Amino acid sequence: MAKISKKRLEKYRRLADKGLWDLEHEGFNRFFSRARQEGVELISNSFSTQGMFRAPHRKELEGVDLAIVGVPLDLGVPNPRPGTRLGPEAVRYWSKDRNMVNYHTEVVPFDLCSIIDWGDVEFVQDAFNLNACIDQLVRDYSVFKENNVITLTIGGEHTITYAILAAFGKDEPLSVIHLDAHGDTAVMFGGARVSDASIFQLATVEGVIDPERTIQIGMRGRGIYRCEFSRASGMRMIKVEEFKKLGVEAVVQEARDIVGDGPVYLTIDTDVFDCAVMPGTTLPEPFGLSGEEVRDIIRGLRGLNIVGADLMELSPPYDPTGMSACLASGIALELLCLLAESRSIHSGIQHETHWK
Ligand SMILES: [Mn+2]
Repeated sequence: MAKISKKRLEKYRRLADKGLWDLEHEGFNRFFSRARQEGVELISNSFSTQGMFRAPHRKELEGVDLAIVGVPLDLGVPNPRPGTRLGPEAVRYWSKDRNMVNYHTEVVPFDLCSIIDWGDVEFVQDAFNLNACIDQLVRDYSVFKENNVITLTIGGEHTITYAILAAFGKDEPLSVIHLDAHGDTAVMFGGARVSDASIFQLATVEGVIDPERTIQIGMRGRGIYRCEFSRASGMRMIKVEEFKKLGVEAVVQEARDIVGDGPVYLTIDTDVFDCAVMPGTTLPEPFGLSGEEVRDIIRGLRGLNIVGADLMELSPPYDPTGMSACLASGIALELLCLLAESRSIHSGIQHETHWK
């Protein structure tokens, strides 16, 4: 067997001499050298840069375009499986090992927008009462809206989305893209008006979303029987079987046609994923979507006017391997890129994120 030629070895050694962050990709290179200059820790996982995806952690909203917000809440989960209050920290943990750029779409969110990790919501008044917590969230998200800040929210249970819609859809009803095993349009669930099973019914009757500009994707299981309100109010429901038949591209096209040019809210319940890839969710459902399918739906929504997105119902205690939160962090990065790009396109302004 011939030896590797000296010429080839020299070439490999030259390649190996390059700095770790000397990347071929010009945009990525520019971003990572700026991030290094601003003190972002890019390798270590024992950080001084504390935020999700290493975003700067700040509470002040001045000059901010996009805030990542954690909502550690599980009071509105009707079945006896609490745990979603641990979701935000689990996604933060795994986000440190995701990249800060999207290798496939080549979006660099931190170059498009001023992004912060706002941290977690602290419930400070009547904190063990779900309705009081929801009222506080409406007030908190109204502050984001007043400051023209769009949000990526990591839950927490799905009831949180109702509060966000109430705040963001107050002046103009929102279109909604909803990925979930369940329609969440129940009426009076467990004797309660407000729970994570009733959010899109509540948002509809309060006029903050337009059901005719709403699409629900991934529906299946026993939740189907509680979706009568979805059908009757004009929401487009795509059951998992129909999704698999149509494919991602056709479903994405239909979603784009339904939501139109207006402001769109994108909400993902982690039980839209198959239970095999997402055991760490409040109510796992078999026969769901794969990680790639959900990722490709998100990528298919580029260019829409997305004013907020969330990932809800991640419940880390039910997955001792941590892989549910790992997958959730990958999805959260796709959401961050989608939101940053949408903000930059629709505001016509490009702001950089700064750590210093
Ligand atoms: Mn849900």
